[in-house]
Amino acid sequence: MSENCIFCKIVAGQIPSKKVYEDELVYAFHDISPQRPVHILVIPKHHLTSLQQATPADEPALGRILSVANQLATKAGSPGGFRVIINNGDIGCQEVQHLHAHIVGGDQPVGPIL
Ligand code: DGP
Repeated sequence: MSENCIFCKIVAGQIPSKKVYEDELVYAFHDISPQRPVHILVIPKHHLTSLQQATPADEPALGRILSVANQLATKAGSPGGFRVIINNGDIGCQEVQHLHAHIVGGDQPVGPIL
């Protein structure tokens, strides 16, 4: 756990969240400010700032984030597909400094991401 990290505090239960999934590696919860009808964040339970700091030791949690995405999106109401977005660093417009994958969907396609 990293001191003063809000997502570490969510994992620890020190800050409330609307949890949708948890296992030994990852924790998933609704985004506080949803941008689409389905907007879930999936995070590693251990502190990892971003993909800029990722090492092979992080691969189990990073793989789990991707492998649970479809079940989370489908259960949340986006069975026809979804996007996975991971913002990294200043150029990537990352706001919270604990890696998180945005799982977004639930309505009609809105076009290319870029
Ligand atoms: P990013 O720009 O990729 O770092 O996105 C950060 C996201 O985190 C943003 O969509 C809002 C969300 N968020 C920030 N603080 C909290 C919080 O305390 N609880 C929840 N559920 N989401 C949060």
